[in-house]
Amino acid sequence: MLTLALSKGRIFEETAPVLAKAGIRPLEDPEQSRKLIIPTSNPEVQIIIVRASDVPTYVQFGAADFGVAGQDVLLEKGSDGLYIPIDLGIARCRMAVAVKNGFDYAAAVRQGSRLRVATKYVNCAREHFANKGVHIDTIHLYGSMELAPLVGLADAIVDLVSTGNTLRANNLVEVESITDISARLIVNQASFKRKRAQLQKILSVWQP
Ligand code: PRT
Ligand code: MG
Repeated sequence: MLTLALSKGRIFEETAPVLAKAGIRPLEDPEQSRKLIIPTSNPEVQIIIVRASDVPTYVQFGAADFGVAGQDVLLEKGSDGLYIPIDLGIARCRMAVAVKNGFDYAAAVRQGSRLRVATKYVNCAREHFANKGVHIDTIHLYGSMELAPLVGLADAIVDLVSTGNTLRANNLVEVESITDISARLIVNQASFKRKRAQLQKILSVWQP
């Protein structure tokens, strides 16, 4: 049996067509079902539904043999013990710095003032600003980062942007792009050795 860890929402939706290429069809829709273990049309493959940021944990510990995780999650949490053979090129976005429209970001950086940065990506934010020589205080949030500059919780946010609609709707502007993001296939290193043939069959159709 192979266990694949996926998160609901865009990762599941964008992985499903890729899985179909390997002849694997989930037998239930995680948006409809409350089940966390979903069998597939291949009796040798089951899908477990976990939080996006928990996918690497399940794969690292071998509770899942493989999974699909955003590069943002891997950059933030590290990828120790994971084998990352494929960039699936799905769930694309970028990690960026955004501020409230009218906030003079360039001046704040130039003056060396300490920026308050709200983000779910505390490690990525620290590294980005350290490389620029900018001092920041990070405020760790779990969601709705866009709100923070609007209510005076932070000067800037580090968040994911795809269409830019969320920033626009909240009167924020992107001032720096940090890195392009897409989803990666991640494989447990022990599984890759022990279940190589089974995994290769699936991975080979996923090679871009
Ligand atoms: O929701 P939960 O807390 O469980 O986890 P999650 O929010 O990390 O999961 P999910 O399903 O929302 O995202 C899973 C993965 O999709 C992320 O880890 C990214 O790798 C990838 N991805 C791609 C995105 C986006 N695009 C994206 N636009 N993840 C989030 N967003 C959010 C962004 O945070 C912002 O709030 O969408 C909003 C911006 O979108 P635009 O189109 O308005 O710019
Ligand atoms: Mg989300």
